[in-house]
Order: sequence, then C-alpha cells, then structure tokens
Amino acid sequence: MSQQMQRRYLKNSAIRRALWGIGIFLASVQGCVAADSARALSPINIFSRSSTPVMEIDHLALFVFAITGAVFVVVAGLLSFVIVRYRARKTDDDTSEPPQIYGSTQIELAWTVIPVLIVVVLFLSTARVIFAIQDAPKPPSALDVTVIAHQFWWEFRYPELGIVTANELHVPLSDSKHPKPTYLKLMSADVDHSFWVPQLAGKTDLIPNHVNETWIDPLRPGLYLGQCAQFCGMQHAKMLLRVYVDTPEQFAAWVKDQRRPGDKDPQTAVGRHVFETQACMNCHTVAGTAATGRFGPDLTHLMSRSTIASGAVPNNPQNLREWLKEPDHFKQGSLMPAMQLNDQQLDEMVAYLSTLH
Ligand code: HEC
Ligand SMILES: [Cu+2]
Repeated sequence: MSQQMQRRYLKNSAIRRALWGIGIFLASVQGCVAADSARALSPINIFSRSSTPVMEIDHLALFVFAITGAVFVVVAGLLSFVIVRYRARKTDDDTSEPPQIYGSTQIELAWTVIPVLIVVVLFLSTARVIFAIQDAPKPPSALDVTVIAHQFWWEFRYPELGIVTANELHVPLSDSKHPKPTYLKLMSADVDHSFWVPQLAGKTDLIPNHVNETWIDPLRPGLYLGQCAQFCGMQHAKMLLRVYVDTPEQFAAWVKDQRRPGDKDPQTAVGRHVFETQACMNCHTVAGTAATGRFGPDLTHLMSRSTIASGAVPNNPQNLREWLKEPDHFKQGSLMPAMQLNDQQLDEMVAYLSTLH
C-alpha cells in the first residue's frame, strides 16, 4: 500500500468504526424506549416490573445503565473528537513523529481515581440492593412455599396449607394494606435449575442439597410467565413456569379447592383401576388412592391446571391422551416413559384423569 492509500484506508476505517459505535448506542437507547411499549407484548419482558424486589432491581439496573451510559458517551465523544480533529489530511505531508510525552502524575491520578470511584459507587449501590432483598424482614402474614425443581417440571408445596401442586404456582396479591408476600424455599431433586419469573423476582438457582430463598411481593393480579434459567438437560427449554397472582378471594377459593380430597367418581373406576395397576402410581400421587409416587407431578387436582408437562401444551383430553401415548411427542426427553397403553386403556385413563378436579 502506498502511504497515501494507507492513510485513506486508516481514515475510512476509523470513521466507519466511530459510525458503528454511534449506531449501536442509538439502537440500544431506542431499545430501552421501545421496551416500555413492548411491556404488554412480551410475557417475560425484563423491563416490566410487578413485584417489590423487582422494582429495586430495576431501579438499580437503570442507575447502572445511566452511569455506564455516561462513561460511554464521554469515552466515545473524546475518541470521535480525536479521530476527526487529528485525522490525516491530504494537505499535510509531515511524516515526522509527533512529540512523545512520558508520565503525567495528574493525568494518571485522574484516570485511576475516577474509575475507582465509579466502581465503588456501583459496588455499594449493588450491595445495598442485594442486602435489602436478602434481609427483608419476613412479615408474619407471609405465605411459605417450597419449590422443588425436577428435571423438566416444578413441584410446589404449601406446608402450612397442606397443598401440593405442580408447574402452576398460585400466590396471593400483596398490597400495602394487606401485605402478603410469598417466601419461596428453593430446592432441587436432581441437578441445578433456576427459578426465573422476570416480572416478579430476580433469578435464583435451585441447587441439590442446598436451600436457597427468595420472595415475591406481587402488586398486580394476573398470570406471570417464567422459565427455568439454568440449563438442566434435554427439556430445559420446556420447563416453563406459570405464576398466578390471585386476588384474596380467588386465592381463598383456589386453596379451598386444592384441599378437597381427590374425587372418587364411580363411573371412572375402570380408569382408576388401570392407573393403580400400571406403574403410574410409582411416580404420581393421587390423594385418597394408593398412588403416592413423587417422581412426577401430583395429579390429585390435575384438572385445576390449565397446562400439562410444565406449560408445554394446554390441558385438554386430546393432549392428555397424546401425552400418555407418547410423552416425547410434546416434550422430547421428558422423564415420563411411554406407558404402552392400548386405545381402550388410553380412553379409560383419560376419562379417569378428567375427573381429577
Ligand atoms: C417413571 C415415572 C413415571 C411413570 C411410570 C408415569 N409417569 Fe406420568 N409423569 C412423570 C414425569 C417425570 C412427569 C413430568 C414430565 C415433564 O413435565 O417433564 C409426568 C407427567 C405426567 C402428567 C402431566 C402432569 C402435569 O401436570 O404436567 C400426567 C397426566 C401423567 N404423567 C400421567 C401418568 C399416567 C396416567 C401414568 C401411567 C399410565 C404415568 N403418568 C406414568 C413420570 C412418570
Ligand atoms: Cu431446569
């Protein structure tokens, strides 16, 4: 490359890089603004907050973004200025080396002390939020739920209420007049998993032989979606979470419903017989029957859930039949085996399961 070409090349690539930088910055700003309007669109939008701990995390995230954004603007601004102001010009053919300067205590102090201060501020504000969330005093009105993650589904136990359910967590709304936060004890039956419902709480891992805790204090009723956020095996992607934030009346009704003993519809005795004579009962519990397995979801009130297989498909007779016939069809690698039932047994079993309200 001739010297002139080389200069032109350097100049072009520097400008191109600066333009790219500005473009990326604008895109990210635009992304944050758009996030606001997308709030309603994406069910697991990390910018939409509906619970106390998430608000604090969100404020912290914005604060960190503002500081790092300011650092970016200053650095990119100075860089662009230098690139443009001191670029090689056609007219200037002075190829001598510019004066070299060594050591300036003032400048070195400035670029050491300022970043250290910035990092200290970021560190302290992060630590404050972490401790505020971890040490939040637990009010006596709090609800306790034990969450046990299994390879590809969630078990929820309410020790004080005597309720066991799966995949769909019901919690009461909590407002300033009636604070009723839910305290979650997080455990795992097998490998690492992570509880993540972005609109309600930060991610917390569920680790074998170790209990983690987190809490949520939801301020708006509705359905919140989440996802296992730690790769835990083949069907990690279909290990979805559904959290229903109920009004006090809805929650009381749900609790009452879950505490009813399992139905015993005489019309479906055949299906129950199939259930009890197949291996189903080694893995599943139906309260009031001999089935007390805990490897799979509790089926006592199966019909009270709107989805099966951890949110993979809606809970309806066709899907239940398909699931029993070939679980891999909906959830390849799921740990429920295909039970080799014939068509008649499938019909009887679906009829039986459909009575488990
Ligand atoms: C080896 C243990 C095992 C056996 C045997 C077994 N299951 Fe399952 N079952 C599971 C597991 C594990 C899941 C959860 C799968 C997932 O979501 O990843 C499951 C899920 C289900 C579900 C969906 C529940 C929900 O709320 O998502 C139904 C219904 C079900 N099983 C019914 C049956 C029936 C009926 C039988 C007998 C014909 C049976 N299972 C036999 C382990 C088993
Ligand atoms: Cu998982």
